Amino acid sequence: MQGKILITGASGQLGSVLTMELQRRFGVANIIASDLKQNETFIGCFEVLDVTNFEAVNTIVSKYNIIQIYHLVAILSANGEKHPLDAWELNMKTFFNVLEASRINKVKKIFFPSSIAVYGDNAPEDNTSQDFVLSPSTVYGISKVAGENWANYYFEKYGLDIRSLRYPGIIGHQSLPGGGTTDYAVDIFHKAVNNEKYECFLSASTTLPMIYMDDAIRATIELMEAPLEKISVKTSYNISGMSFTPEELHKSIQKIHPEFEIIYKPDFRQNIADSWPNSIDDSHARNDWNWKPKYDLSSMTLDMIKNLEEKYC
Ligand code: AKB
Repeated sequence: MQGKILITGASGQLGSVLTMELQRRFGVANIIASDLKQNETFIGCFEVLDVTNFEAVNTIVSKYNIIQIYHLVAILSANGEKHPLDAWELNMKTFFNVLEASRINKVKKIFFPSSIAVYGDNAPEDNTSQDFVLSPSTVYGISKVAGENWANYYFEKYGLDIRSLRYPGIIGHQSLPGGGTTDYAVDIFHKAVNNEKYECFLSASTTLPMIYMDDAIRATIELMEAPLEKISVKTSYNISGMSFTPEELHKSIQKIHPEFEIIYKPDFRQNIADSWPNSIDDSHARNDWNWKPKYDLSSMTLDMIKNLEEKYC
């Protein structure tokens, strides 16, 4: 490789798994993982990096001759609603620092994660179109809409190649989510394989778009590897995997663990979930760079339980 790849937020739910996949593809020495803290099990090159500090970001980008950045640092929807101004400050400042360090050091490609949280109450619930007007209900969603527009601005103004996906809730056995509204769909599996009851913070009938980790990682890398001329969406692509309610997920888990129990105690996250679509239309991603998910509710459930049982036993 001509230079190295930097991941910010590399100790997080997506970052930790994406880092391993990038190490596998491009070699451990070519991947610089960064975060405020290193995971205990991490193997490879790691930098403690506070992405709110521009000088620190700029130094790492220039020191390692970084040619690609996956910028995964963010405060998610639920935590963002507890501290709205901090969430805005962190989500925007870190992205600006990455954009500016990339412009100055001529980074070739940047990945910026957006979210289904860009949509709000006014959007159609089913198969919400890529271009429907964005009226987010959370600070997290507002920061993602702003980020998408800044990505487009840096592309138009400076020619920076920034690519982005609007992730649904991500479900994986490798890592734990933190501070999101879709986190229940991971937490529930840990309770099920440990024979514990799960108390769900969303109501039984709340449908949300979700994606399995393997599909999310594959989508991210396929988007980053697509030829530039195939990228018609310069803000962020909708991608979808599957949609289900907590009740449907419970039934799917009960096919393997029939005794598994759930109780419903919706909290403030219910309002956030109610403002998001049930499903989103990802035809632009399918047409432009051949996106297609592999996992549905039952194959995801089987794989999650198999892997978590191996981990806990
Ligand atoms: C969250 O729940 O905040 C995230 C997301 C859907 O972006 N998982």
